[in-house]
Amino acid sequence: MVSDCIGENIFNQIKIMAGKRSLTLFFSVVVSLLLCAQKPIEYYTTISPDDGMKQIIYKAAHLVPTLRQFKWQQYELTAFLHFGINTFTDKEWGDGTEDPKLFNPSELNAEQWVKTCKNAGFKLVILTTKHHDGFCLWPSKYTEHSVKNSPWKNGKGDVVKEVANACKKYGIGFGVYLSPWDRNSKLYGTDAYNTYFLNQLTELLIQYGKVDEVWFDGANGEGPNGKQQVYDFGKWYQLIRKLQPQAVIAVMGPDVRWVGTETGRGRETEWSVVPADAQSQESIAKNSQTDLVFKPKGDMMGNDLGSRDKIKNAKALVWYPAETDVSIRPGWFFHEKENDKVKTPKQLADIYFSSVGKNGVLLLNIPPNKKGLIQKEDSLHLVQWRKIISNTFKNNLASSASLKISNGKNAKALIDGKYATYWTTVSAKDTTAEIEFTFPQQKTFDILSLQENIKIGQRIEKFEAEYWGGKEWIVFTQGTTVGYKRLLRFSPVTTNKVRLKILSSRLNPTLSEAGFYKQAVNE
Ligand code: FUL
Repeated sequence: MVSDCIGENIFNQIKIMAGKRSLTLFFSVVVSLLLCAQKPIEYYTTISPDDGMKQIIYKAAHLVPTLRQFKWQQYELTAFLHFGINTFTDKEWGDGTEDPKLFNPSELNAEQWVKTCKNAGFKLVILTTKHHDGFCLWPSKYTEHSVKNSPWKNGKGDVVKEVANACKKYGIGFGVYLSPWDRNSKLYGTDAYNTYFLNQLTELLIQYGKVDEVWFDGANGEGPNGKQQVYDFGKWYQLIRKLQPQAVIAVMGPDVRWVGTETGRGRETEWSVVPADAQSQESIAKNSQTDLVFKPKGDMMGNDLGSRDKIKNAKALVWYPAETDVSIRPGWFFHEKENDKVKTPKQLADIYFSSVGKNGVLLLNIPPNKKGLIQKEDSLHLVQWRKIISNTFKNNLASSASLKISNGKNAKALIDGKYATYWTTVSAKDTTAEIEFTFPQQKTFDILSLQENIKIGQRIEKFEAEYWGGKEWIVFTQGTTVGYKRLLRFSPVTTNKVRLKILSSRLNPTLSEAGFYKQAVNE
């Protein structure tokens, strides 16, 4: 928990003290220690039984993402590519007895997959290198159930390599999904399976260059011998940290949390700081992946994992942000019969607001077809969706506003379009504030976008926005958490003055950006 700042300062001060032995310098050591201690220093903290609510909140407000988590959060959009033997058997879950000869894409073009994703705004793609059927999209040394025994490229092909190379060529991130559940391997259900899995993971991590995300699910059914496997997640994580330290490990992993639905919907209140026991593998496995489409019971609006009430009895807190996964089609794999069920650009836009706009990273699945191409319906909807999003957010109507703040410094940072600069109140005690935007003329908008500077922490707990209606201020939207990005939609408002009120924050609030936008319509 010792930051570089503390270490460096003490070292310098002690060097000077040794020379001058001055009392003043001794005090400056203490002061710099205190100053550094105010700075956010970790993504994990323990809560001692003596910590009161005040300390717990203080600790929560100081947690920040690791560098790999921060980079990942900034992607906002990531794509899943479900492709494998199921694409050819027209199934969602294969049982591992498929004939590898069925795998024969006639026009496989990984560059088309990656270009389609990149043009739609995705910053990383994750390939299903092995799904529950155990069929490997690369010629693994450790199994015969793979592309090497297929007619595709006479058994000399490697889909993982083609996708990894395309990602490099087009400059986007590359991720691998390796299903722990393997219905083909005879070793499944024995200790030897964990070594088998580790060997396959090693192949993926050393043969294809940089890997930015490793994705594990919790599916844990029976293998061919009827046994269930106890997964050795700890060893797998160690290997990833050793071979690809920049990669985030999701969602059965320590860096990225499954949001809890497979519908593309995040929570109204979405804290990236949650009790550390939310990371327990059993609890994720129990709640997730049991059905193809899992929806949490009860009211999504009331659902939260990290409010004061949730963290008050925690033993530890951790920065553990949400990834919101959903498929562009009803299934995860391609099925011809679903060509008319591809989510429309409007549905995809709604998903954008309920995932990226709710402090999550969207993981949208776009499954290539039997030919080995992204189907035209899917590409078309992605292009139209991208247009809606780009047109909507191309012009922040607040960028020409003059700003009046009740309290704080650096208000201009709110509308400078730079995430790294931010506004904050003057002292840690100032947990509320008002920011008034005056536009040079009347503006009409129906979206509010807010971004906290998560490099300082996630702090805002409640806010609302009002517009000047000529005689009085009228509330037009309100919310709880902000986090990396919060998007709110409402009926169009026309005004020349808006007031944003931070009503409650765990510590001095920060805002990197605030924006008002008008939704573009589908052309
Ligand atoms: C789940 C799997 O069972 C589904 O087939 C799909 O891959 C989804 C993303 O994860 O665990």
